Amino acid sequence: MNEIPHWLEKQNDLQPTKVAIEYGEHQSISYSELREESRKLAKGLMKKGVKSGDHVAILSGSRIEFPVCVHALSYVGAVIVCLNMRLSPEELAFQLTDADVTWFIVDPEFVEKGHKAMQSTTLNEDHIVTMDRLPKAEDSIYLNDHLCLDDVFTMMYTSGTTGKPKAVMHTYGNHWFSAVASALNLGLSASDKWLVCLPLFHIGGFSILMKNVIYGMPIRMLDRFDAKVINNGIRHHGVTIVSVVTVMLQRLMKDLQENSYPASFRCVLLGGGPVPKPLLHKASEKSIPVFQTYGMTETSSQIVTLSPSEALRKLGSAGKALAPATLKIFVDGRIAKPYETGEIHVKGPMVSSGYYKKGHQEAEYLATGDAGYLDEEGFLYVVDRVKDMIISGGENIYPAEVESVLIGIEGVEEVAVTGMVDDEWGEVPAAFIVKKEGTDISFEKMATYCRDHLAPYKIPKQLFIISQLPRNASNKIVRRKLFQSVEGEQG
Ligand code: S0N
Ligand code: AMP
Ligand code: MG
Ligand code: MG
Repeated sequence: MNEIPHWLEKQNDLQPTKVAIEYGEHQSISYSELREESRKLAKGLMKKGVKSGDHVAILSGSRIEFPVCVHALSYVGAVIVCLNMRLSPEELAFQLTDADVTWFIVDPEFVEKGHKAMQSTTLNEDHIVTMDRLPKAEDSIYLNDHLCLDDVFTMMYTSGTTGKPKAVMHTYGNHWFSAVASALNLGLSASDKWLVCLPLFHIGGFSILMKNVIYGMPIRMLDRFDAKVINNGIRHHGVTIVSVVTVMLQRLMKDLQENSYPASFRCVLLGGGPVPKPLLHKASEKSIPVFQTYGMTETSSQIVTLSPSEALRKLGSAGKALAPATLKIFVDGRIAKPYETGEIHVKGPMVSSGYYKKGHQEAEYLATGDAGYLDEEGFLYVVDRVKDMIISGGENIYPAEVESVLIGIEGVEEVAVTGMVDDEWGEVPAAFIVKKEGTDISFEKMATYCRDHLAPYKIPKQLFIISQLPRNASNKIVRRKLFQSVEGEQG
């Protein structure tokens, strides 16, 4: 069996008194305390009936109980299903059911939403645990002291082109290799401290919890995104690395104004979506050490990252594949030439072996659905997406998912959704509706209907009523021609 010692047991052995997590105003928890809390919770959960292999959902913001639950569940051997706190009860219910969740851990802030979601599942009151009343026990109960690298540890939802989200499964090995590969690229020093302002329910934020216990590197956790608080942490609290999406970097730079970051602050890891080149230039003028990275839920976070030494020379590039990974660009089934754009394919031990209940990923390389090219030195430039996905502020939106809701509005004959450029969020969804004769559909009517079914960031920000949708020869809607057809109709 492919096992390693439990990573928190290891840190407790190596550096028990070292601070593991800083959180709240001035609070912190050491590795031995994190271990104690996690083990007590693991035992409390087991006494309640949670078993190895059970699927346990977590619906939570970034509070200290989140990592404690994560490690507790690894001691039990349960699988964590990470839920996005911005989803609607209906969207959450789908994931709870699809993932065969039998236990549900909920942040007190989302108790009402959690209960609403639970109503349309087979879960009941006995299966819900709120984070302000976590069961703790000190009985002598066996807990995992090793982790099997092939066991599934987490599941995170990402959407398919057909509209319904699918759960990406990550093994302990995926997380382990992701963390090690990142350290081989960015380096690791004894004075490193990684600031966590990405949500923990997506892989970008979650992966920092893994680095925390795999490296024995302290992290500073913030409960919400506040540019002022983050800049203060970077400037005055010894933070050396932070992971962000584009809108976050824009907000940080706006708040920073004429101030600067200390020389010890060595990395802004920027990923999760397209990066405007002017932002990179502005950051470089202000000597902000931005490293663009490319990765996704399926690759357990980073898989291609620009190395510190190339950050300036290759501005705009996402870099090269990390040490244990390989990257190829395919066009019509052959490998693309330099500067020829094609679909990005990746391979490596951090790549998920598949989606829950959707069969094993058989292909040697994962087809990412993203388009890019390599320059003559093999540096990756991500240019577009092959898949129909919209990325708004680092959150994915699938047109098909929004369309399947909009079609339920009374008076809608046909509907299509596509992305629209937005200064703040990068891209936001826009809806194109063909009405049934004699009906009236306003933006307000659409938005009100959507609020009951969709996460707020998925609600279209503009509505265009058109007489027909653009279609191709095989009668499929051509989403990238939607704006053109509005112009056509307006004359
Ligand atoms: C940017 C964030 C923080 C914005 O949220 P904020 O400011 O907290 O908003 P709220 O106060 O909750 O709401 C205010 C209004 O804003 C709307 N809103 C919120 N978010 C969005 C959004 N994304 N798009 C559009 N609108 C949004 C609210 O609805 C509300 O509206 P009103 O007032 O009308 O009610 C937040 O969006 C955020 O946290 N975004 C990042 C999410 C994320 O983690 N994305 C990355 C996912 N991908 C990965 O993890 C893979 C890549 C990866 O691993 C990675 C990524 C980055 C860096 C490194 C890595 C790595 O590889 O390690
Ligand atoms: P997710 O699906 O939430 O895991 O987010 C991953 C997606 O974000 C990728 O499939 C890309 O479409 C996009 N993405 C990630 N990194 C970059 C990057 N450096 N440049 C452009 N798009 C990116
Ligand atoms: Mg995805
Ligand atoms: Mg969001």
